[in-house]
Amino acid sequence: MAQRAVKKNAITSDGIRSGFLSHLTHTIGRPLEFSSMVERYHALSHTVRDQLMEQWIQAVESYKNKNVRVVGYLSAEYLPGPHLMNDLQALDATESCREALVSLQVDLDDLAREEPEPGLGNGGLGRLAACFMDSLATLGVPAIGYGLRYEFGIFRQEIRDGWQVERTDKWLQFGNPWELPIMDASFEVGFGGRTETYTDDSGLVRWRWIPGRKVRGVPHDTPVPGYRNGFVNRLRLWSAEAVDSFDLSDFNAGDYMGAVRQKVESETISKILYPSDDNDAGKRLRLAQQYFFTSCSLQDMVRLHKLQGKPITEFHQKWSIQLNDTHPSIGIPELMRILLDEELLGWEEAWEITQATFGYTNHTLLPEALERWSLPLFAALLPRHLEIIYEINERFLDRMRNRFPGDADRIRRMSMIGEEGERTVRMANLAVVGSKAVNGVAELHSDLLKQSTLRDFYEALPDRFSNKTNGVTQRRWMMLANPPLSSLINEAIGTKWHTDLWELRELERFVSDSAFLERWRRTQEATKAKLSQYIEETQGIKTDPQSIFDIQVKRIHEYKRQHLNALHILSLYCQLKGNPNVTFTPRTFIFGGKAAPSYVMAKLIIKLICTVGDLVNNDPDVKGRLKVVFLPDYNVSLGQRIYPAADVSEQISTAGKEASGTGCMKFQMNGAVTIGTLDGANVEIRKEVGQDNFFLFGLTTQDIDQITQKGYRPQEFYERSSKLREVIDGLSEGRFSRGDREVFRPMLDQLLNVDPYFLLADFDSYTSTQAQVGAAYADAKRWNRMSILNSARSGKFSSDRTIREYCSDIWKVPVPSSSGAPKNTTPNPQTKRRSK
Ligand code: 26W
Repeated sequence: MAQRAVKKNAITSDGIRSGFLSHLTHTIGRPLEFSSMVERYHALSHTVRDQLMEQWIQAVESYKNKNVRVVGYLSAEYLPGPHLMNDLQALDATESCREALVSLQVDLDDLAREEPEPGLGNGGLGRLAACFMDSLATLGVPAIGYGLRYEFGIFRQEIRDGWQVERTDKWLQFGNPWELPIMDASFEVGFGGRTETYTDDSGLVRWRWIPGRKVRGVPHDTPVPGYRNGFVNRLRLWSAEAVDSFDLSDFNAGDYMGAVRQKVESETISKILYPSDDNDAGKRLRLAQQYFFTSCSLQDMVRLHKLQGKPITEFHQKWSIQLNDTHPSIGIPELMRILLDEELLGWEEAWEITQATFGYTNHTLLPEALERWSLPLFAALLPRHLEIIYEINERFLDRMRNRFPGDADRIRRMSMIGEEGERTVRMANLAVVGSKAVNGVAELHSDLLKQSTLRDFYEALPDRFSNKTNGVTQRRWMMLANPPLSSLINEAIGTKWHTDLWELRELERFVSDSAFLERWRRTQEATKAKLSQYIEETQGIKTDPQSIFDIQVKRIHEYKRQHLNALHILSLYCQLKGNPNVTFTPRTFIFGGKAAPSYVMAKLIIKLICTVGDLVNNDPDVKGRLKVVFLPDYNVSLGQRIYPAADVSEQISTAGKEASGTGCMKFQMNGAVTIGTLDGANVEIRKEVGQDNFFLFGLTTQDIDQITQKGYRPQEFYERSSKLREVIDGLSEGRFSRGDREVFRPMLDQLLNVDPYFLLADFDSYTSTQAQVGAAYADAKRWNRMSILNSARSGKFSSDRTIREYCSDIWKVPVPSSSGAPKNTTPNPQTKRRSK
């Protein structure tokens, strides 16, 4: 790996000061005294970016000349978060930068606040891609993250009278200093049209696609620095432009709209991110987006491959391409098209290369999230690809018919073409058949994939399946987000954990060191006070840092059960109203998360949370012992404020629904204690921290299967639980909503009659476990011990560990070894531990 000796602290404050002043003059064209905050932010960003350019160019050279395999990560979403402070930290230049600016009476934090967040993703999947890019660079693995440069990212969320309102995210209005448009690497991408056959000069029948229209893809590269290793990878995001941006003949004919029609239509492709999370919109533009960036990316990898003078037949030896869910899985027939129609390879050879190149990661079991494209739509937009999919499908099903003779149902289930109702193209089936490796993102999820969603494929192709439990980067989610705790940890155990999170185990030596416990508690409390201040400044709500900060931040979805959390709060409220003098550990419930604009029930959940907040925050009987806050516009930057300030991490999804979850890991490593179900990564967090340091509740996947078999009657749970009845009745009588009996009717009806996510069944278990949380928190010594142990045992959940597993098991690229899991933790059956 290109581990070049980096001149320690090469970046001096003098260097930064002169770079900053020169960019103000030469790039921005303003003297310091007349420059605005956003202009100063741009000047500094260019200065920091300059520091990365050298290493960026070297990194490319390293891919080029050394015979290293490169990872191509294809993702329709990336949530990198703000770059400035992260890149300064990676360059170990934060303090010298702060110093340089202070000498000019400029505050670094003021400038950092000017950075618009690139919200090019919805939630977990997009943020995971960003954590992976950080770990790939820090491990020195050559990689390119390919995606879409949406002009408008995820909407900005405002809350009006308790209701979500979406605002356009104009993140590019002042330009983006962190990206460089790459002029000589743009590609044309075709759409529509027709296909035809022709006989080539060796008499072979060949296919040709004549697209109906073409769009140009222009790459914009953003540097992704490794942590203090002098290594820089890139994020290459494609934006769509017209091949011919202005039609002079139309203009001369006075048809001004005609003159720019192609431009407008083309640019629409990378105009905006689809804000749906876990729900397939199935829209034509979305398929066009997916094909556009995937085709540009594959054409780019083939170009880079040829630049090396290597034969196309060795493409799979040079590139390992990972499909971040099925969104880029059109890449499989696209690589086949390139190898067959442009490189003129034979089918078998092309197929072998294609399969050996791709890996596919599944991120959800929700049936409504699995992409199935209407066949007529697919045929109209991508006629050549449909032909290739038919061929792939036929050849595969032939093999399956031999393997499972007479099992027509299995063949029908495994087909890439869905025949029931409207004919569809099943992208998950294509992704599995076209990849050498398929993985889930947590042990339970990977098992459920094998037992249900992809069962037929697991039975036919067991060796392809593996698990790669998610992880998050401690560089952003601890060091950048929580400097006070990070420096306390540095002091106690050194800094090796920055690039090897297993080292946090060393913290266990301090669990009975009362001085350290006290410092740990005071550090957490100071961080809570900071969030408290932010909440008061932005929401005008007073919160008590001494109270339990109980936090649930994630996309709003019924399976994540934010409304179960709200029902529990109402039951606490009823308790307090019923007996104001009850001993009660004060609690502050903090929520954050966006609802997909078309997801009505999710928006009603936000309204419920805000309504409960209005009620309890202003009820004198509660005397401030209960506070509820919904923080608007939850994103990476807000996450960096919230994760370090939590005592309790809410991970309460219905068992079997949350593929993994990654917020749970960010809370844990910052010392929060989880209340959760046996779902997704919660199972592994509980295994790592020990059952005494985790508040478990609720039905397991097995329980739910049994109840479902027997037939689930939520009404019974309502009748059986007085607490639940009090809350449900209160809601339906409008007692908690200023007498409005109708606003939550749809939710109550659904809960009492269907309750697809078993809220009523888990209510009593949840509320009683929450009571245990309150009791545990009252014992500060015990709580601090639990908090330290949660952080100390979070080593597994670094994205460095996850990326190491992808590199060794799927991508076959060498990575530097880590100290690995301490001997007494639960070994990950998937990966063979590396000896020291
Ligand atoms: C087609 C619309 C659509 C858009 C996004 C469907 C599905 C998605 C994503 C797969 C949803 C997502 O973000 N899934 C989350 O992925 C995380 C990273 O692996 C997991 O930790 C979460 O459990 C999972 O919900």
